[in-house]
Amino acid sequence: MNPRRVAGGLVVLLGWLTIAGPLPAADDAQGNRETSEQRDARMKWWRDARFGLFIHWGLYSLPAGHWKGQPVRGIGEWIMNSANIPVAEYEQLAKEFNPVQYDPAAWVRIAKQAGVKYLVITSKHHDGFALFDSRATRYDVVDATPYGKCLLKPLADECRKQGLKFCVYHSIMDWHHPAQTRRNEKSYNPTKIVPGRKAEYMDFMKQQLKELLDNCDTEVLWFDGEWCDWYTEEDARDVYAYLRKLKPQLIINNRVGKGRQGMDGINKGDREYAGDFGTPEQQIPATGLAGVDWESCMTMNDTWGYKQDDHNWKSSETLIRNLIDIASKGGNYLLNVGPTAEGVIPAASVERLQAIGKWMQVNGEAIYATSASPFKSLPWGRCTKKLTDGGTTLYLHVFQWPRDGKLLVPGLRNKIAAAYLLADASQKALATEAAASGVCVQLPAAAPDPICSVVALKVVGDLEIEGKGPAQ
Ligand code: FHN
Repeated sequence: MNPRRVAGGLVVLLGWLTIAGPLPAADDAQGNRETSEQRDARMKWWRDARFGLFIHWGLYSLPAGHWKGQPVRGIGEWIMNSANIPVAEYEQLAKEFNPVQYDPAAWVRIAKQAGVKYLVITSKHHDGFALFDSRATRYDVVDATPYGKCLLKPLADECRKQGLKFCVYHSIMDWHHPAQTRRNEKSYNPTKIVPGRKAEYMDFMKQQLKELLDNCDTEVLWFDGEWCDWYTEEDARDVYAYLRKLKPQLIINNRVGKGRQGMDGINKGDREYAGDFGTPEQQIPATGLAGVDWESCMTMNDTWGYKQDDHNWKSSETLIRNLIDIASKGGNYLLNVGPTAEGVIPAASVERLQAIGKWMQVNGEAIYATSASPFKSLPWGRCTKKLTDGGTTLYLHVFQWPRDGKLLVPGLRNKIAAAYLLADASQKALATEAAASGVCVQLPAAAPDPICSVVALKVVGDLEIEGKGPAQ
């Protein structure tokens, strides 16, 4: 037995008792356990990125929340289940799917201008339809639609051309594949496996996953639909190890495994589960989660897949403050768009992405490659932190501008090397004063940005904070 594995096994045992989040990866191709340094190197671009764009696109974008002339309740990409559409009927949508307005270069430009660093697009959602050219099935965009071309490869190429990371979402649950059957006459979810056909489906899924690695060189595999009871943690560890052997630098979310505690997305702490990061959904953890990588995925309105009647858009202020709140807790923000069947990102989504981009142009350094706030909470906003060779910079994200201009950083004991507004290109020094309860920064009368203005506070030496609670 490889001694490393024995040691690794001991670490795993101890790990089971202490860590609640996703744990380091399984062994590499040579059977060696990934070291924490190797994991940090693998996760670095993802941790530094902080901001990704989720794209839910597929046949469900055609009905767009309506079926047989009637609006259907629920999220758009679930319409096959919500309207209880028979497989043979739903398949007919493929004959109409022809996204002639699809412009991958424009999509990547919109994302890049928003400050997004990676895209995660649905390669196959629960409905089983593949947006890429798969040799494992003819139920894909190349063989079954008038469009007849792969949708993912051009997007992957554009991402690399424009400097973004290309990643894919892939559903384990498959309402179309014959090896999985519907739950009952009213619902596909969660599917049951046809006795004796599980190996067939797992081989099918691995074939499609390998195609996504080989043809699109995806950097993250974002699994979903893992909640079926026929799919086990043992299956998850097999899939995880299979993928990491194919692409050692691949990053895989925790929905490859069975550890996720529902929508809060963080793994149970009872044992080690496969996956590299937690996946809170439509929510932001109350505090940072020390030692845990996580990414909150959220919609801009109420649906992931396009719905023609969903106009319940969050404001740009809410989206920008979500990004800041998540970064201040050490997480990533995966913000969703649902393109139309024609291949157009809805104008309301583009408008919000442009507003985020405008804010990021001025303040992006306070988000990218930052780590969680050292403060438990701040009455006026949030804080992110950046450790560089030159020392520590605290970025004070001010939501509520103090009427008297005095911004108190509670408990901070360091001397201040510099203080200035990121919105001030001249970096004009702001006066600071050591007060009994912390450091007070004198701000100008008016906030440069109504949504959030950022003060860069460079501190001397290692951080010293009195009464320091857990990271925010
Ligand atoms: O069922 C899916 C849903 O359609 C959507 O893809 C979200 C996004 O993460 N995930 C599942 C619901 O938890």
